[in-house]
Amino acid sequence: MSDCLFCKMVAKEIQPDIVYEDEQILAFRDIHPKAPTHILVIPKQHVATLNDLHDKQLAGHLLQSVAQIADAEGIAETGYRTVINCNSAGGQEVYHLHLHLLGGRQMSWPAG
Ligand code: DGP
Repeated sequence: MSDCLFCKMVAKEIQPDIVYEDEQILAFRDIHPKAPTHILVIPKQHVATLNDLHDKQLAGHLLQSVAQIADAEGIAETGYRTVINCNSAGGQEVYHLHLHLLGGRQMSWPAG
């Protein structure tokens, strides 16, 4: 989508701090980190929200990639949190599906 911020990153029109990339996904550091490690993992194809994710292979790949990136970032053993905000009540601001990977500090519960 031409007006989608994250699609522009996939197209390299905007260049985020990329930590991982393959044919299906892109992972980059969040511009407003909420933890010492805060990475966004996105599908390269435009999927607006989790409600629109119907490709099971892609869903699995996104989740496995979060775990692999957490390992590469050195936070897999101590622990981390993965968040998907969906639609307005879920706190979603960018309507291109993204998995937040947060780590490097103790998380609290419940999330706000
Ligand atoms: P959400 O509220 O779940 O839609 O999270 C959107 C996230 O996207 C938020 O944590 C900040 C991040 N973000 C917004 N604009 C940019 C940007 O231009 N670059 C980067 N790296 N992250 C961005």
